[in-house]
Amino acid sequence: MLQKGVFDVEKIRQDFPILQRKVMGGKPLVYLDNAATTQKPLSVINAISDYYTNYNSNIHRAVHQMAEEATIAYEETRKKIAKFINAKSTDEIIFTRNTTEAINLVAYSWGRANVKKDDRVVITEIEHHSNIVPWQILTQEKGAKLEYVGVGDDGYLKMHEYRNYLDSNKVKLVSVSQMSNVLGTITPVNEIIRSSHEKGIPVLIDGAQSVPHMPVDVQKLDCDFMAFSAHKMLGPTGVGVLYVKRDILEKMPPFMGGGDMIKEVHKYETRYNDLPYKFEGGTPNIADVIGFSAAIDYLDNLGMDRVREHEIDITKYALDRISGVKGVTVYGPANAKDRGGVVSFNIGDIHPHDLATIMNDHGIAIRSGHHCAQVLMERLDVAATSRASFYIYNTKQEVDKFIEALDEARRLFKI
Ligand code: C6P
Repeated sequence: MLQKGVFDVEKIRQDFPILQRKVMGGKPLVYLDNAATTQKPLSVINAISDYYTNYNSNIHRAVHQMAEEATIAYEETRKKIAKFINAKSTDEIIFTRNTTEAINLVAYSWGRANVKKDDRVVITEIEHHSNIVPWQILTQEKGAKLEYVGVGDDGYLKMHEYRNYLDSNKVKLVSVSQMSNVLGTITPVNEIIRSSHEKGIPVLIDGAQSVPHMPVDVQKLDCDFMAFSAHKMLGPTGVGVLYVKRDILEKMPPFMGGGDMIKEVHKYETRYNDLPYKFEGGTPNIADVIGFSAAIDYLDNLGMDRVREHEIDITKYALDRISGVKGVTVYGPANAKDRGGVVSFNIGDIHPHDLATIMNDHGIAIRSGHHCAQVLMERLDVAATSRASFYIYNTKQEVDKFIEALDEARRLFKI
C-alpha cells in the first residue's frame, strides 16, 4: 500500500493486479482507455469480496448483525463521498447506477416540476449524450427549448453565447460538463455558476470526467447538482452519485417509487422517507457502494492535487510527442493546464477503428468512435476520433509506446 501523499507511479501500479496482464500473445497491457472506465486497485476488489464472503445482507431493513454491518459500511461510503466533494451533509448524496441515471433523476424529478412551456434549458456542444438526451426528452415533453453554447475551434466554450442565453431571461436550468470526455476541455464552471445564480438559475455539473481527475468542492463551486460515476475513479461499475443542494432536494418529488424510499404506504397514499433515502427506491448496489469506499480511500491517500499534477504532466508530454507525428490532428485546448488527461486525435484518413485495432495489436488499449458525443462530432465535422486517456498509473514510457505504435500505423497507411 502506498505511503500517504506520495505519488510513486511504479508503486501505484503494484496495487493494480490487471496491470500485470499480458495481452495479444504476451504483450504488456498499456491501458489508455481510462475516460471510459478505470482499473481497480486490489483494495477495491477485496472490499467487494469481503462483503460477499463475510457480511452479505440487505441494508436499512433487518436488525441482525450482518445487516447492521452492511448498513454501516454502505452509509460509511456516503460519508466519505460527502467529504470527498465537500458537501454540507450526507443527506445531499444520492446513490444512483451511474452519471447517466443521476442526470436523468434531475430531469425527471426537478425538471418535470420546474420546466414549463417556452422555458429554456441550456447545455453545450461538448456534452456527452447523458447530458443531452434527458434534456431533449424533457424539453420536447414540456414544449420548452433546448439551447447549445457552441465550442470554438480552439476547444473552449463560446461564453458570449452563454451570456446571450442568460440575457433572454427564459433559462430555467444550465447543465454543463466540467471536463469534456473528448476535447479534455475544463470548462469555466465557476463563472457559469456565478452568472447563472445572479439570474436565479440553478446549474447542474456533469462531473463524470472532472471528479475522478481533479479536486472538486461543491460548496466552493456553489453548484446545485453534480453527477459522477464510481467506475471512472477506481471504483466498481454500477454506482453513481448525484449531489443536490439540500434546499432544492427538499422540494423535489421522488424519482422512483418502491421499497426503502417510503415511511408509510397506505392504499391510496404514501409518506416518503427522509433524505436522501426518498430518492433511493429498491435494494441498491450494496457491494459496489462498499467497494467505492476503498476507491475513495485510495484517491484520498494520494491527494487529488497530486492526481491532477500527474495528469497535467503526462498529458503535456503526450501532447508534445503527438504533435511531432506527421498527419495528426489533435482536438481540444493546446494548453495541458486547461484540459484533463484525454487526447483525441485523427491521423490522415485512417479510420479510428482501424487505428485502435493496430494499437490493440501492440497491447495498447485506446478508444475509437464518437465517444457518446455525436453533437460534438458534428461540430468537429468528423464521424469519429481516436482517444488516449490517462490515469494515476500511466507512465511516460507508455506514452512512448503509444507514439511508436502511431508512427507504425502511419507508415502502414503511407501517411
Ligand atoms: N463517458 C467515455 O468513454 P456513465 O456511463 O453514466 O458512467 O457516464 C456517462 C458520462 C457522462 N458524462 C461524461 C462527460 C462522460 O464522459 C460519461 C461517460 C465514457 O467517454 C463512456 S461513453
